[in-house]
Amino acid sequence: MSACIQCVGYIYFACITLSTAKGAFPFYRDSKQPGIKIVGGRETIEHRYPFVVNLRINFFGNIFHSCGASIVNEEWVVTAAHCVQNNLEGVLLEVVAGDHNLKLFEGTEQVRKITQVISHKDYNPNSAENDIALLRTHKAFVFRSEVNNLEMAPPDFETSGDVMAIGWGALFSGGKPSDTLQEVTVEVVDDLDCRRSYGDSIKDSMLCAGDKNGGRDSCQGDSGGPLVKQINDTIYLVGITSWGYGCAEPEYPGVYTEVSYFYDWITEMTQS
Ligand SMILES: [Ca+2]
Repeated sequence: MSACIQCVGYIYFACITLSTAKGAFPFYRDSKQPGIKIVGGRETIEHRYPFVVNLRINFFGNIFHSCGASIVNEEWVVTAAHCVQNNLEGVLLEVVAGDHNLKLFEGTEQVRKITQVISHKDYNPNSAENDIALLRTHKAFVFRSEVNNLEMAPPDFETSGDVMAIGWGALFSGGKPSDTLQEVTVEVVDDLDCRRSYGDSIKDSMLCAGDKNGGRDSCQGDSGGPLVKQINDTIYLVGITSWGYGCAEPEYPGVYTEVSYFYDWITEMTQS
């Protein structure tokens, strides 16, 4: 019986993979895509980033890591719209806060079902524009040292220099998700430079970051997760991992949804 359920789970997963893989562009970074995770990074110190949550599909007890997300407040997390574009997934989605090793129960995890999915109304799956969604949990998180929120970058926030991508995505292109949370430092690439690589696909509401020489990047399975900038003692969410050509390729930075463009929308939607 359990074998059957597992079988159905794999079929479901395969269907999802097929249904999303047919749109090759814009090369989303959720774990349904063949590809990778954080590349050229390192394991984070446990619970150093208490705002990072993992988004998973619980298909009758079969767990699949899907994406990352970040805690906005006790009841809401923010992720990429492409992580939740399938309605069925909304029903099966869970978020886990306070996690570090996905394969171990560490006693700090807070698992929540999702009761409401708000994808941006102008999200365009073909262009990855407005690739942002808010998820409401069935029960508030209990904030403590391992579980907390972070600041959203406000509308006038100018992101430059080094930023950090965090996630459980693949460690190399084509690899499986990582068991432990990883971080990688990348550099912001301005829109003009980024358009030299990707052309008009780069909209003002996207933020590019990478390593000119390649070798450091977010990757498949990191989608929806945070790109952050620390200023003094405050960590700001500046980007949401969205897409990119390959992972850690020279001249092809990662592309992130630029949070400052959506600050007002996030604030409005999460106040109810
Ligand atoms: Ca764990």
